[in-house]
Amino acid sequence: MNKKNIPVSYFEEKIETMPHEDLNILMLERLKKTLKYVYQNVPFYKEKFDDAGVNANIDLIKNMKDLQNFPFTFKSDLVNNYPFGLFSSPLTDIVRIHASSGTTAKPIIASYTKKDLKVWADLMSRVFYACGLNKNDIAQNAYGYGLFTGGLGFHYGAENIGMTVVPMSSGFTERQFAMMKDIGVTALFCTPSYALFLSEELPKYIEDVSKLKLKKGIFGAEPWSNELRIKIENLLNIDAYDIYGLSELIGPGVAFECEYKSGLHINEDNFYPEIIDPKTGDILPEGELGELVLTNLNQEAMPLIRYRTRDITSLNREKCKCGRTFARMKKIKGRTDDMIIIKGVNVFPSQIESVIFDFDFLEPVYMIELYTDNLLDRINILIETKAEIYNIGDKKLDEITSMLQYKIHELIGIKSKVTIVPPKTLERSQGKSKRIKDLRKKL
Ligand code: DLL
Repeated sequence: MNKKNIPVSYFEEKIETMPHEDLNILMLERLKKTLKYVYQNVPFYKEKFDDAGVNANIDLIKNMKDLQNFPFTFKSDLVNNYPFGLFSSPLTDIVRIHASSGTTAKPIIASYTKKDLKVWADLMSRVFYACGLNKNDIAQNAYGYGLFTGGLGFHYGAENIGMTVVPMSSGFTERQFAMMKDIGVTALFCTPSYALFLSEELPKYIEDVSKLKLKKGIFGAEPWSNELRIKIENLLNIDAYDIYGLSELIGPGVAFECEYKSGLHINEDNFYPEIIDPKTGDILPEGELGELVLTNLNQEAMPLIRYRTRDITSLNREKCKCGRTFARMKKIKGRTDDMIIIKGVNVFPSQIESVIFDFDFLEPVYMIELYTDNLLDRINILIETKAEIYNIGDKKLDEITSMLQYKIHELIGIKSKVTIVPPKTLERSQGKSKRIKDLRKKL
């Protein structure tokens, strides 16, 4: 039992609560095995390790920190070796392929052997137990089914523990609410922006949220602030949990929150995390914010070594109150490629979100436009107010604009323009949301 009198439940207690010393031994054993495996099976890694002169070092590795002598793997390596160049297993052993569209012309391929699918389902089962879901729950899975890893990743993990799954995907709002109500759905799985969209639409379809049996939501696949969490929790009357993952490594299930919500537990027996300075590649001291680098420790089809995720976070290796010993990462602050640099200051959309979502008279949506004025880069933040405020008149809107400009300036350290737009005019997302529009003149 924890202090909230909730029985703590683990899917794989021995591993999830393993003393650090034993966990390190397990990780080290898996690391050496993986390094040898990719060296023998992937010409790309053979060449990379040979070039860096590190192959002979594999047997000499004494602790996980020695991994820092090995070269990084970048997203561009996956693109350049598309589609099968980084596979370690023969195609005949691959039983599933997913893909993420990403921002490049070629998609990123994720592949799985039978064993990988079993591991993935077990990792997702850990996630569900950690937030108090079990075989008695009915889950509405509104992540996209198909090439995206969200749909099937959640689906098989939930079935693995005997949960009842409603495989909805996103869209068809009326049907989403009909299923929730008629079937007595207790858990919702989707992106935070879709959860927000559903919470805004709810009053059109359900007379009162208490008519639903929803109690938990597991939201991820994009950065979201704690302010957004509170908003969704209040509107849907649920307890909301964050989950992190990426297709390249496996999909959802790399890291997850427990009931203490004090960072996301990284499934370290499967993914070894490092935090580096994205500019120099140097490892940063524990607790410092930097780019997350992950290494697969237990993957057959396509293990990646020191993969540069471009996600910004920090690590904490202290044991959590829930008893789990895995390292925890802070909620992702943003991606290095979503980071806006204005007048030399680094700004993440999640910082601006944390200001906006604090005010109930604002609609919880925004768009950040980057534009050029007198050869300088500037920010314009488009925000909606609730209809009743918008209709009061220009004087009130001017006051709100000045107040928001001040608050945002105070938080991020640079002046930005705020533009109030009519309610319900900004796009609502049903998948991953896009928060930045770049209108800058390219010189
Ligand atoms: O988004 C896998 C996933 C599905 C995770 C469902 C959670 C839930 P990709 O499409 O490959 O995979 O996108 C991976 O999404 O590098 C992060 O930038 C971002 N991301 C994923 N989860 C979170 C999160 C899936 N909880 C990329 N917070 C990652 C912030 C997240 N960003």
